[in-house]
Amino acid sequence: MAPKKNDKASIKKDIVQHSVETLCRNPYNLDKLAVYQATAYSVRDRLLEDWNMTQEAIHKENPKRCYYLSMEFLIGRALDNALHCLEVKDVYKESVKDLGFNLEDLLQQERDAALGNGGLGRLAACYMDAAATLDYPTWGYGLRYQYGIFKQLINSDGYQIEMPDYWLDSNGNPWEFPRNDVRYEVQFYGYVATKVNEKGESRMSWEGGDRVQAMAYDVPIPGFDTKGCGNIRLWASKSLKTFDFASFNDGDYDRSVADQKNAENLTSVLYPNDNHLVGKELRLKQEYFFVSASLQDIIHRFKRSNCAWKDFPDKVAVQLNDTHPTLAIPELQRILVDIEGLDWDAAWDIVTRVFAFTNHTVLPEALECWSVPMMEHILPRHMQIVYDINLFFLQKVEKMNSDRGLLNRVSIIEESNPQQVRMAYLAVVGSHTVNGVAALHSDLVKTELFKDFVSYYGPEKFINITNGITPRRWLYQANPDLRDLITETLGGNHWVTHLDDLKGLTKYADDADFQAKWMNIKLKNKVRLASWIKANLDITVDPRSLFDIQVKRIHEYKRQFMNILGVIYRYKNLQLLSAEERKDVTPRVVIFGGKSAPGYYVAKMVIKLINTVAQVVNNDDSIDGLLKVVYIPDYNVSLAEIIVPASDISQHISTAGTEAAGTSNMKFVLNGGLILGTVDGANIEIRDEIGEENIFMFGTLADKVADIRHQQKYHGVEIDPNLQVVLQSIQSGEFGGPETASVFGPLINTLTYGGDYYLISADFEKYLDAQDKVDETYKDTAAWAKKSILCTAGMGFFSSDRATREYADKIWNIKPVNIKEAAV
Ligand code: NBY
Repeated sequence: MAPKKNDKASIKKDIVQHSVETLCRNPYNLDKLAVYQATAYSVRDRLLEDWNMTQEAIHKENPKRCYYLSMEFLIGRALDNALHCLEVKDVYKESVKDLGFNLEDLLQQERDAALGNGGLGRLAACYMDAAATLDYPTWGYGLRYQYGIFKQLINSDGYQIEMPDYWLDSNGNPWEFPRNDVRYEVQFYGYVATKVNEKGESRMSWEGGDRVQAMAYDVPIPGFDTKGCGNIRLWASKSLKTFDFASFNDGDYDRSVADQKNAENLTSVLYPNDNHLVGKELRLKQEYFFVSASLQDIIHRFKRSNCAWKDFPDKVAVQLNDTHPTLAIPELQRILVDIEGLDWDAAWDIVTRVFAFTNHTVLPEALECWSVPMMEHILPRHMQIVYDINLFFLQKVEKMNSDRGLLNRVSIIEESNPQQVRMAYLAVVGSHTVNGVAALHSDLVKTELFKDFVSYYGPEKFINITNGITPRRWLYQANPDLRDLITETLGGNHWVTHLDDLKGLTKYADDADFQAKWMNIKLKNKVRLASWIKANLDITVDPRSLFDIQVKRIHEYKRQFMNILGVIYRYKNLQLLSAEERKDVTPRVVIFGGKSAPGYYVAKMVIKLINTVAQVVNNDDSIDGLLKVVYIPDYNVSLAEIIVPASDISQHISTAGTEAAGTSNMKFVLNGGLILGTVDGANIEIRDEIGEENIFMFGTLADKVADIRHQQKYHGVEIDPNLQVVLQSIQSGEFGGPETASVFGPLINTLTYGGDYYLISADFEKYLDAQDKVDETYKDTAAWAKKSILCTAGMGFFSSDRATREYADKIWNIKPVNIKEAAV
């Protein structure tokens, strides 16, 4: 087949042809949605050429490959990204213009692929982008949820309402290839029997139960400045039984299709909880379905290469993105022992050389545990294998140290009622390497979370790989004006794949002309966000105000509550100022966005409080528009692409020691936004890279948090006097009247009677001081511009290219594939 041509005439022809032949539309009567789709199909054809060439190159070279197992991939939109990667955006713009359309309008037609909750899922997407860009033989594996993270509405009372996100609407998804021929069976329930094989050996065998089918859908992931194209293979559940004829003939039509529906429900919806576990049976089944299908596929490919099992770890690396795919460990052991006939130790040696595990949290409520009876019921053979893994592990630990307490502490089985399987411990025992996602976090992993495992295995098994973000989506694509300025200043776009080049901006930090251009771009991005806010929320904000942004999942540990309490404090102060004093005030727009887990009561109250305060503040003419509060509903990847470039300040203010890394902090700073943050997660390394004079940091340090909690527990919480005033104003009904005030009672109680676990009161004064510093600094535009430039200049380290290379070198032991050579 002749390769696709990228001249305007060919592109137009392709778009029209897809309108007619793929979409069955009259080419003289097309709407934006149809043209978006036809355009997407034409771009996908071009991607496909690269996809095929890449897979061919990998197949020929047959190198060691890495598989990134993640229950979540928060990809966002694909079209704009693909146009940039294929370097055809301009010619496409012209082509669709000739057809009577505006490309930017068409891009808005695409639904986000929102198959993730937050940072963990977005990180997986950034790593797939980097792996494709760097030509690594790496595939992602995930689930093809029919419903991604719910759509968030804010009702007129200011509460979050959840709506289903049926993203695979009837129009079809141009960004996936159904692989009708790639299907595997997945078993659940049943019982374990002993069977004697042909050699007369007795083996355990998992019998009976239910079976469903997994079918593959491939999502191409374009690389930048390469002919390489990566892949994420997503599994959808299908029924093995198409139809129950007996029921049908009995006239029981519902029942005749019930099996089919049940099987397909398995991958229907993404669980919407982040950093909190809900131990639902359906979720456990999703996890096993995912690892079973993925491993069958990996093994199928391995077997085609005619290698022996002992070579498996030299050909395959599997990264577990958090504990969600940890069942892959007992599953591979089961396949090797029960089906392939290896002895236990040989199998276990293979398993532990294949897997590596990334931990993303130290919060106890987020650590996955599954009840033993549930696991026994759904996965009877796996439960036995987990017991055996644990037994052999504890025997080894005991040889070194027979302390009973230690054995209890490191046991994979928690002796509670009912017993629980500690998935993180299973992941540690079954992996060769465990990594945290920022320096402080990896330290806490070693010294607290897995302390006892460090003393058994030694420290080398536990490493840090600080998170990274893709500069393609998060600067090149989302901030075109800044991209062009940087490219012009650095003399080319080498920086897009070598982000350390940004250091070259340092020498312009004091240059008045450059500062003016830089700040002008920021202003333009703020105007873009202000128009979005006006058009969608009918709130007027002045782009010359300081834009102060906190967008992320709503969680107590992330302290959006502290932010809005600070806003109330600011509002009350403004009310007291004279007209003269107000002249000196920096006007602010405080922007919030983020979803709460549907069952997270306190987080939902925080959303309600923010919206209630916004309602009062935005309608109070007496403060001369010096403060506006905006809640952007349904925060997602596409909105982030508009929000991130528009920030002057963004807040990353988690209680020290709670936010593993954070990745949006990196996105904001990359776009020249300053940070107001705590000494937590990756904020610390950002400070080290950009210089402490370019970041506003405050708050209790991680190693002091436990002491303060202890104090508060035994002596009660001493509420900060400024905070006291703020709380009183809420309680007195200043926001929403006395009835609404009572709604906030339980929220306020988390501070007072609840022991203020997240140290809002303890940090409040320092938070307000830091905010004052922000206001003061912003008044000096040149000083601010300099900081902003130095922020971007210092962000080279946080590219997902660097992070992915570290995984490849330190954990996976894989090398890039030579795609260009294979192409000839
Ligand atoms: O992972 C986040 C961390 O909070 C953040 O600090 C870090 O930067 C990021 C990437 O390393 N964790 C996160 O997003 N976690 C989840 O979304 C999540 C989702 C599901 C479940 C647990 C956590 N679950 O148990 O189902």
